Amino acid sequence: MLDKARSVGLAGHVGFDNLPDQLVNKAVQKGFVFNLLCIGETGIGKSTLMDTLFNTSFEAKPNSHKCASVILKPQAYELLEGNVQMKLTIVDTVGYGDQVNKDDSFKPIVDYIDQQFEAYLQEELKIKRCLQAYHDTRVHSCLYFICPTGHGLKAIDLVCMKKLDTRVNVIPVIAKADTISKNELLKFKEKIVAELNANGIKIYQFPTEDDTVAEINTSMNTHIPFAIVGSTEFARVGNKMVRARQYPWGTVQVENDTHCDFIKLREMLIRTNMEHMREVTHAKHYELYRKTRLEQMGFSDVDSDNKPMSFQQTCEKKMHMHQQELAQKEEEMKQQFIQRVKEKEAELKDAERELHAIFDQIKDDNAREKKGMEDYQKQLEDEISEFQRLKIQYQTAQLSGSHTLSLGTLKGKKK
Ligand SMILES: Nc1nc2c(ncn2[C@@H]2O[C@H](COP(=O)(O)OP(=O)(O)O)[C@@H](O)[C@H]2O)c(=O)[nH]1
Ligand SMILES: *[C@@H]1O[C@H](CO)[C@@H](O)[C@H](O)[C@H]1NC(C)=O
Ligand SMILES: *[C@@H]1O[C@H](CO)[C@@H](O)[C@H](O)[C@H]1NC(C)=O
Ligand SMILES: *[C@@H]1O[C@H](CO)[C@@H](O)[C@H](O)[C@H]1NC(C)=O
Ligand SMILES: [Mg+2]
Repeated sequence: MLDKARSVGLAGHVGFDNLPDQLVNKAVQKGFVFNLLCIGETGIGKSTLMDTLFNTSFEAKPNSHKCASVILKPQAYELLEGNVQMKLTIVDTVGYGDQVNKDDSFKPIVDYIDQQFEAYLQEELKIKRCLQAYHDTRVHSCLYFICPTGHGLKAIDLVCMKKLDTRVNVIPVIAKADTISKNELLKFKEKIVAELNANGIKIYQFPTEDDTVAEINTSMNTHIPFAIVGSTEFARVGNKMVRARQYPWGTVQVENDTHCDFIKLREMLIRTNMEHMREVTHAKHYELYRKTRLEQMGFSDVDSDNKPMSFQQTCEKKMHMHQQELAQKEEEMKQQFIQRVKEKEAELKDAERELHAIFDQIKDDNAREKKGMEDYQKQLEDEISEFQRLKIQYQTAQLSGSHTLSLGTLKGKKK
């Protein structure tokens, strides 16, 4: 057993206070990966919001809204800010909500997320794994775009978010928030939160464990779902060009907290909690997927008596079970074979018996026929000898000159 660690003072500068710098340098060199999934019906402003968030133009052509089913379209980008490199993947849900039957619109999305987990798991399970060079495609965050109807969530929203809340960090946002009035927006937000709670949907919460930041993050959590406005246009405000949407009655400034929650969303999504979401994806959502999959494959940390079980033991147990199964199968097949042979044998015996019966029948028939023939032959012979006798009698009578014919014996015989 290891003794409890003792804390000792250092007399001079050793240098491991450099460790954080080493970590930062390494991380910066490697670059960062972030995968963002946007769910929302066609034309709700997904592409526009992405352009707004990253203040760039991703130059995607608008997708068709005539798809037979929902298609997930990932698109990778390399971004550079200062000396920090980011591999950003934006996954678009093409055709979401466009079908007449929206019952399983969530399925392709769930499948996509699981596929990315599966790919990572397979890499992890390899003997020669290279997770360092592996391009992680697991979805770190999911923006769910809610229609600004003012009437709460639709069934498709509830079903989809419920399916996703154990797989990914869901952040619901109210799209096109400039189309909804200030008072309505407050009620709308309350209604959405109430509906999410009533359906037990766990959306992503900004971390509040740290006391120093707990207050800010808690207050941010109360602003969910963020009401956002996106725009690809700029307008002059004062002496600056800012992203805005211009209407005949005024201008909506995207980056103004009194107009919408866009700044809050950007702050929480990109500037403070990106790393946290990456962590949660790996430590919570991926872990759950991994656990479920490994259990499905028959692995377990404990045996049926709740005793710890090593990987090797599990393998041996599995192999043993497999062998038993094989042996049982073999035995079954043997029994089946014997049964079949017996059946065939009985069938053959029956056939033989039948043949014998037919043979006996034919033999009997033959014997009877033969007897009949013999009788007939005998009768004929009798008749011939009778005829001979008569002939001789007749000849004798002729020779002796007598004309009398004695037919008495013949008559007597016929009786
Ligand atoms: N009023 C309003 N319109 C928006 C907003 N964001 C995008 N739009 C408009 O909605 C239309 C569809 O946007 P787009 O980003 O292509 O939607 P996507 O199909 O979800 O990618 C475009 O005409 C945008 O100008 C918004 O916040 N408010
Ligand atoms: C966004 O980009 C435009 C130029 O395309 C620039 O004028 C503007 O200042 C940028 N906004 C921010 C917040 O950096
Ligand atoms: C929220 O929480 C994260 C993680 O604990 C922290 O880095 C951040 O500073 C907090 N505050 C805000 C305003 O996001
Ligand atoms: C935000 O909008 C309000 C109201 O329209 C305006 O008074 C304020 O100057 C704007 N803030 C900035 C930074 O533009
Ligand atoms: Mg689009």
